[in-house]
Amino acid sequence: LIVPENTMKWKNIRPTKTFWNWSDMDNMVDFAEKNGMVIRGHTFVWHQQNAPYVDSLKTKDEAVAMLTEQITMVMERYKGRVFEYDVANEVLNEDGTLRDTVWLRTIGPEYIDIAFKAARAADPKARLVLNDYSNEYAGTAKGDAFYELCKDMKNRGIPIDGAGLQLHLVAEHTFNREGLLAQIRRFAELGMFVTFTEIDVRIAMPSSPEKEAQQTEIFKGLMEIAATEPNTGHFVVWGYTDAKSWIPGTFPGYGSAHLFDKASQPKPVFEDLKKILADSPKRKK
Ligand code: 9MR
Repeated sequence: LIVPENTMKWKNIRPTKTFWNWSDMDNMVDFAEKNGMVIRGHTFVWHQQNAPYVDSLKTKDEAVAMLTEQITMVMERYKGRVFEYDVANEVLNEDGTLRDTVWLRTIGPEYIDIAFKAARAADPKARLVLNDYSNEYAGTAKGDAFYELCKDMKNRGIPIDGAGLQLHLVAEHTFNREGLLAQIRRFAELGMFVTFTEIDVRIAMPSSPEKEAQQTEIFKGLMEIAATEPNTGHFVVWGYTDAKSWIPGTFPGYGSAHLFDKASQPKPVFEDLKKILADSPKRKK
């Protein structure tokens, strides 16, 4: 499975209102198909990496038209070839309120419904996901608000299929397995699946054997859950190697967040994950 890290984001795929840069995404989809991989699309609604003409949208009508056109153009082009999309990304603040973005300011809270409806219409078979970070644990302000938002959409018949848990975790923070399981299971009750969309486990540098052990336990805990919970199964990492990582630039002082080291060699945890996968009850079916 591959995800376009930046290629499908607004400013890259449509840098000006009238110029669509299809070639990069077309190449990626071709590459995936040639290599027996599937593609997750990422992302339409976001507050970052938009084109300037998006950030300066003013009226509700033009914002709805722009968002609908974006979703329709991309999803119709890759119909049947991209199996799942992060239709909207990071719409919540830490306290669970809606983030102040161009979409909220111009359209109002219903921009989320509008995006998901446009996505369903454009490619009825694609799985539609709401994606966020720090939303993985039941019993936290953001985790609960994220669940309530999805539940409310479901109850109102808005076409949402899955919850995206980015899982940008920190090795030194306690891994709340029970909170994560509770979150996943209540999505199952809503008839929704959960995708682990952007896993990494960063370490405060310098690293130590103790910190590495904590990181290993978190990666393993996530894989055990992905390998067993019926409504999960996709374990997507946000970059695989410390040699090319978004972490140090965004979280100064942190690093070593990925499964492969700076020499792009697998860390010991990689073998642990392969064992968990090999033993997965889902795999033996
Ligand atoms: O990995 C992406 C990095 O190359 C970009 O510079 C950055 C811009 O904000 O976005 C990164 O990916 C983000 C993803 O799209 C959404 N969740 C958080 C990711 C890390 O910032």
